[in-house]
Amino acid sequence: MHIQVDDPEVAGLIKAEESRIENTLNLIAAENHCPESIMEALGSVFNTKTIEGYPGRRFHAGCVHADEVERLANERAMQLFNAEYVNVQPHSGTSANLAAYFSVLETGDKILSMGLPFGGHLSHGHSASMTSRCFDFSHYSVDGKTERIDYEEIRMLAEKVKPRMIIAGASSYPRLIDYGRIAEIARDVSAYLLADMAHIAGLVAAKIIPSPVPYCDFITFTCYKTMMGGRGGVILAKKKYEKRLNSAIFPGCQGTSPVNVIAAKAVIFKLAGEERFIKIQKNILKNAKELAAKIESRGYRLITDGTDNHQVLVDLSGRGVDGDTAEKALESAGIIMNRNVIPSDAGSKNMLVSGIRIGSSAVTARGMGRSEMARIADLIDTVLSNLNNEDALFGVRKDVERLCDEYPVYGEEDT
Ligand code: DSN
Repeated sequence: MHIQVDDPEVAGLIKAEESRIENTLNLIAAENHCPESIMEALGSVFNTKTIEGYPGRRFHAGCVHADEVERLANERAMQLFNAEYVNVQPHSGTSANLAAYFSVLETGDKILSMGLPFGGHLSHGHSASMTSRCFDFSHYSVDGKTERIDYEEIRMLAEKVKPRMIIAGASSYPRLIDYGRIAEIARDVSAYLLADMAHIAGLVAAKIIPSPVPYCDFITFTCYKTMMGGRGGVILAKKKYEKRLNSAIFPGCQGTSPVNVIAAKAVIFKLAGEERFIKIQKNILKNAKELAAKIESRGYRLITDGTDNHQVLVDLSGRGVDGDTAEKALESAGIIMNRNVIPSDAGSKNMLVSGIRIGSSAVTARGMGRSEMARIADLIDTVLSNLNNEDALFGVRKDVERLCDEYPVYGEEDT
């Protein structure tokens, strides 16, 4: 590999990262192992090309193949999600959201979205995000008992606030969203409806959970979570927003968009129509349910008591351990997941959060199934019950390595 000659230091880090990925259990709900064809597209000569504008209407010469690959990505995405419009140029989910906001809203306009502690995303108007300085956000929460979306609360807030846009969608919410119900509310208050399906796009593409596409003006997502592709964002929308969205992305929010990343998007939109992808997505759902059941059976409280998607959110507040400590202890044993704010953390001044978020996508992509989920639940429980027991943590580390050896990420077959 040329990089070993040009930059042995970075080459060494890439090797080390390959080894980390192979030898740890990736339970980060916002990650996945992508097929090697995605890596090839990302590392391809399309990286050279500078594009501005859209296929057939570019500001630089030499775009013949770039045009073709962007058109291919567009056609495939529209077919996969049954959408009237697509833009594959957003650098990320946050870029996609920003462009969608700016396509129809003015600075200072009101947006109603899910608050961060209840599952919402930073780009849905969190105070630390620029989005909160551009628009006037109000937030809905979840029902105090069920921890599920309270649609009556959304209606009440929508009627009170009169937002110009409502956002349905979350980055840490383990249940399905009734887009039809939120669409009704949006219609009643004359608000645009945006669904952020970044986490669940792969499950939607496989048509195993409901799609927001028929109900929403705008749908944004990223390609690297359940979708199993490379980095980057996408916007789907009704055709009537085409002109406004195109100019909101370029030149509104972005300059040139990386054609190698657009090529990777084209590849995953093809693979997502194939049986193999659909089977993996079905297994992601089954594995999340199994993980949830097994973790719960070991005495842990789950947010909403379970899951309908790829995420399991665990409330550690009754276990005498915070999410930060749990994340670090689990990492030391080779189990990678993230601490997560949960509804009971709302309003707390404590910097330590009370939850952990567990995702089933990446372990499913490497071929693990039901019995491995039970083993993983056991390993998590052993770590969380033995935080200061070096021998127990070392034992888990060894078990994790054995499990990883049985299911290589990049074995003979790619994932
Ligand atoms: N949205 C962030 C998450 O869910 O972790 C990153 O993709």
